[in-house]
Amino acid sequence: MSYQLIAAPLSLYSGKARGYLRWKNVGFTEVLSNAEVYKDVILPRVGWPVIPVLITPDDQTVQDTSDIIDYVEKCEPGPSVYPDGPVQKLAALILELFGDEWLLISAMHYRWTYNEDFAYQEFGNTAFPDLPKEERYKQGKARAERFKGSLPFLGITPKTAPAIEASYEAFLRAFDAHLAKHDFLLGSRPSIGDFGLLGPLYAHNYRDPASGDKMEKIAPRVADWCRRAHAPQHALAGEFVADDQIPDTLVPILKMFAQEQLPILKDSLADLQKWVDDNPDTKELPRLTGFHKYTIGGVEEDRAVFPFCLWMLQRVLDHLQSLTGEDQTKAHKLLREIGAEDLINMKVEPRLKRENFKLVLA
Ligand SMILES: N[C@@H](CCC(=O)N[C@@H](CS)C(=O)NCC(=O)O)C(=O)O
Repeated sequence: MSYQLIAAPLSLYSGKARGYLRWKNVGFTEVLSNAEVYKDVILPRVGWPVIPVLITPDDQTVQDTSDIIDYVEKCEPGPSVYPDGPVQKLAALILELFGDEWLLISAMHYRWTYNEDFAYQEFGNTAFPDLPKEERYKQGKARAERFKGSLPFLGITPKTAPAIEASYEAFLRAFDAHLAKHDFLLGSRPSIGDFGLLGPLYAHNYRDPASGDKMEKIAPRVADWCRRAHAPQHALAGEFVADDQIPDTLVPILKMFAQEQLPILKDSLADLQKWVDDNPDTKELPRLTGFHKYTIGGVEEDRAVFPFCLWMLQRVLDHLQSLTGEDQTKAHKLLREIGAEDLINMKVEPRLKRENFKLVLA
């Protein structure tokens, strides 16, 4: 048996896993996550409704794209999406976090503001592919409510919408300028950072029609990168830039992480610590630990605090804290240059881990 990826074309994190597996040249079959597959496979194996899910050749279940990628990196041969260079690896992990948990905001905003009908149809096409078109739309609309309903929790409201768009457009322009010089974030080989960005940029912001038009207009090289990262013509190909260098054109994007996402991560950490104090006997974390105010483009809004982003942050910090000597000096220099020096002394405490596909205190 080869790998099976339970996934769907419309799903953000499915694009991340699919693009990675293709580049890694791993034999896999994609199984559409229709309603029956959720009931018969995903729920019994994972315990909650989520995609993508990887079933390995020896029938293990892996969920969460970071765990999927790490599992395959460990088991399969060939070049890695993790650079050997410690500074490049740091940048790649930061950009995975930035794609997974920050660009998610623009992806959700654009899908549900400009592509709503398309998305309803896609939800129906996924869940009930055999029903007539109108019935698929109706069913899709009912199933999509939960996703559309998450917008205010992500801080997406009429008040923040213009700032979310301005921030996303600035990101697109910066990434487009970078891609004028490099095929991927760190050279001619995609890294874990590319696949982190591919999640929000492919399924939502490239594939949703109105968003795709916008991307082609503002940042045609990003649209081209989406095609190359999602469906590589040459698996396992390419090299990272020599000497552990960070391309100059990547610095503006890393600065966006520091300015926009890092304050949210700091608040989330404080909130985790408060939650632990308030719930001394609970090991499993809820999806949300509370609410806080975040700022985008100078506009302040309430949003929920999702402790999951701290598990992603812990991946970055574990790598950072493993560095010594000259590697550490170079990594700290990059963090100061991008305005993320707060990461240097940050610790996710208490530590988090994933157990039975849930986030728990380690
Ligand atoms: N961090 C996870 C997120 C997976 C995820 O959120 N998938 C979405 C679809 S793209 C989903 O199924 N969400 C259901 C939910 O969050 O309740 C990953 O990287 O796999």
